[in-house]
Amino acid sequence: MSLTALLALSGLAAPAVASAPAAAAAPVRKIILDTDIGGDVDDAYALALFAALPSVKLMAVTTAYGETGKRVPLAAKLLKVMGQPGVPVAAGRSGEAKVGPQCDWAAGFRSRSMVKKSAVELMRGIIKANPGEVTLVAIGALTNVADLITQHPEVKPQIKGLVIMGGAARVGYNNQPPAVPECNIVCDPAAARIVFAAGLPLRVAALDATTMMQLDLDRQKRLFAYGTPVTDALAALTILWGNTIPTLFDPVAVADAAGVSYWQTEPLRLGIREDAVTTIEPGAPNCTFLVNPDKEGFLDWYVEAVGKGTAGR
Ligand SMILES: [Ca+2]
Repeated sequence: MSLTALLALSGLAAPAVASAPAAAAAPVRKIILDTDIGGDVDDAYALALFAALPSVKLMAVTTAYGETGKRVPLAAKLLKVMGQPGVPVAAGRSGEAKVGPQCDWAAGFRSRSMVKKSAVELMRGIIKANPGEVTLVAIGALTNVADLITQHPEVKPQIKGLVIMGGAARVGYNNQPPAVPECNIVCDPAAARIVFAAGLPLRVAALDATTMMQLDLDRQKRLFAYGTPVTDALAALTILWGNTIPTLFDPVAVADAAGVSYWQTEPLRLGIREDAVTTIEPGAPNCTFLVNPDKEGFLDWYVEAVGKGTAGR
């Protein structure tokens, strides 16, 4: 007889057993991640975060922008490393832009999670099967999200919410005014306009809450010293990416969708100008905008959460 069973028979409960019902009762957040993984390295850091969020169920990963098909094996292999090999991965509408060298890490990788259906059809099917329960987190160009709500407007009321990394309201990449065209908006401004005008419950992690999230070398060493399969993968992908200091733009959006909050929010009405600059406009708010981030707190939380494989708080 196990110790747990003995304790149960005796009327005593081990702490792990006693805490189990509370953990089980926590609401599970269902998320679909739409990503341009294979470009900047922060998408890999964002996907890896799902291995550290026990209250989140990652329903699917869809790939956006350029060579979307080559991004699929990269996401699928990282999911396997994360111990989530069954999460389906589908490619979105493809374009000309090339992927970066991170995709070499997954060249030739195949798994049954790499599904044939399109990103839009995968998203649509999951949302319809879980009406009102699925949050989309979009951390690349907004092509797939715009395609989904344009081609299947009937699913819009069934989407619980949308969290994006994109735009810049008051600062540029140097965290100083003025706002500049942000990459995810520049990659598909037409899609961004559709999404911002869609009336979805929208939360925006723009440069204003992300561009300062630089994972310095000391924190990289702390993260990679955990030596887990996930942190080893991130170390390899960071080297293949080819730069020194990743900026964790995209993990901010994932953390926010998971209910983690190292920032404040304000209601804003945002628009997209012809030159892809995000503008603050008068009128009723169309999004919840992340502001005043606690940089040090978030980066330390990220390192511990992903390193330990648990949300850590
Ligand atoms: Ca991205």
